[in-house]
Amino acid sequence: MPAIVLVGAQWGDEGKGKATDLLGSEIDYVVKFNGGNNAGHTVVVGDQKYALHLLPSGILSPGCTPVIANGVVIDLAVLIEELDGLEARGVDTSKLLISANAHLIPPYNRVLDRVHERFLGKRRIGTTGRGIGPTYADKMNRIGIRVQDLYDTSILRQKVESALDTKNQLLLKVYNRRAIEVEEVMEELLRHAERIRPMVTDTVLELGQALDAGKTVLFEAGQATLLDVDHGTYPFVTSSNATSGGACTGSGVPPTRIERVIGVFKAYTTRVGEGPFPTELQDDLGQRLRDVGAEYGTTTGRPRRCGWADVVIGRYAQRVNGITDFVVTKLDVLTGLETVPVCVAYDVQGTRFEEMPVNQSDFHHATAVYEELPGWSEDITGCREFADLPEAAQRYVERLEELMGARVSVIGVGPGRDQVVVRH
Ligand code: 2SA
Ligand code: GDP
Ligand code: MG
Repeated sequence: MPAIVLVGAQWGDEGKGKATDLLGSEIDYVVKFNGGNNAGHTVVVGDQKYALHLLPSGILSPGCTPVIANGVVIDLAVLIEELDGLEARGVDTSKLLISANAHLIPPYNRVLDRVHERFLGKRRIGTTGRGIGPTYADKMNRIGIRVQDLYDTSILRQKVESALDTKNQLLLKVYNRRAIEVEEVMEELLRHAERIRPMVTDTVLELGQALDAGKTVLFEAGQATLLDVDHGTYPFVTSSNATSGGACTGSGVPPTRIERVIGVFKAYTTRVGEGPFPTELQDDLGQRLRDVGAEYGTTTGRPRRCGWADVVIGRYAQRVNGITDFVVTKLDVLTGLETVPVCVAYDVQGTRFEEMPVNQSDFHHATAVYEELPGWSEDITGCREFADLPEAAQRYVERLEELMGARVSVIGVGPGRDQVVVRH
């Protein structure tokens, strides 16, 4: 199995970190191809809990080479902090490779992300405030700063000066903030340049050669399908391609190499930030899911919005990503409910939609049409075989499979590394 892509099938926080970690021992390279430190992946190993932001979760598997590819945006100070934190806990981070073409998040973009959100007021996106959007905008505008620029300070200075020409106008005139000095930006960008120099490489060549040699490469998406800038609930999205196609552009590995696309689908739905969410529960049941599922942001600690599973979204994710199999996570969180509703279609002002409406206004007005499935009360956290699960839990998984159009290969029954049911 040469190249595998792992994507989130909903609005993020499906448990991609754990799913990647599970595959760890079979994988030679694990590649982060989009996003930056807006991502938060929690992996629980024994009694140790790791929160990863910029590093791919595969860094926790010895023998696996972690790669930050060209499609990622890097906040260097955060990267160094994460590396030091892992090293202090005995994790070997020495194999990390960083693309010379990845973009850096300069300090002015963190400021702009936050002041712009405040400026938008009620129209805000609910970003993580990490400078992600402005940095991808700079990339498209061709005024971005790349990792390789750190090693040619005269070019770096020119680029920073030219970017600040417009950024400072914005800060001063639109947002009424102080201007940012060139020196301040240069100092921050160059502070860790030497530390990362040995890791900086041509990751396109490295991954291409690894695949030629028969190695297995796993691409780990940050965020998720409905947060994808092209295929998500625009404008309430992140600024990168979090779908499987992004793995190709974000790493330089072509589509012909990809043989498997794993979609991670939480047994219910969560979302952080603003934007439409047809199955959202704003009552005690929503709070129950948040409490039992510990649904608080890994990066910002924000409470996540919670609701029932939505297979219209699951089916859409299957189509957009070419999902070959699903990992259904957090089935244990649904234990104890009498019935479990699953959204199978939308009602938009009297019209039934079986598939995702292409028009965002329709999606904003969509109300969920539910099918009620029987619940189960037995504790499932110790189950390791599909047959061990209560019949109603098995039926729930099989119904998701039928409705979403791909098989469920793994089921999460708890946060621990070993708390999974693998179906053969
Ligand atoms: P941004 O900062 O520009 O990427 O924000 C744009 C939208 O994307 C959403 N977004 C996320 N949604 C879920 N999880 C994310 N990562 C963290 C986590 C979130 C946290 O894993 O828990 O800690 O708050 C993530 N990153 C970005 C964001 O909410 C906006 O809707
Ligand atoms: P990611 O961004 O997709 O990697 O997901 P996050 O790490 O942000 O959020 C998923 C959370 O669910 C983490 O705290 C995981 O430890 C936890 N988790 C993953 N799988 C399961 C599961 O099957 N059951 C339970 N109860 N928790 C899980
Ligand atoms: Mg997350």
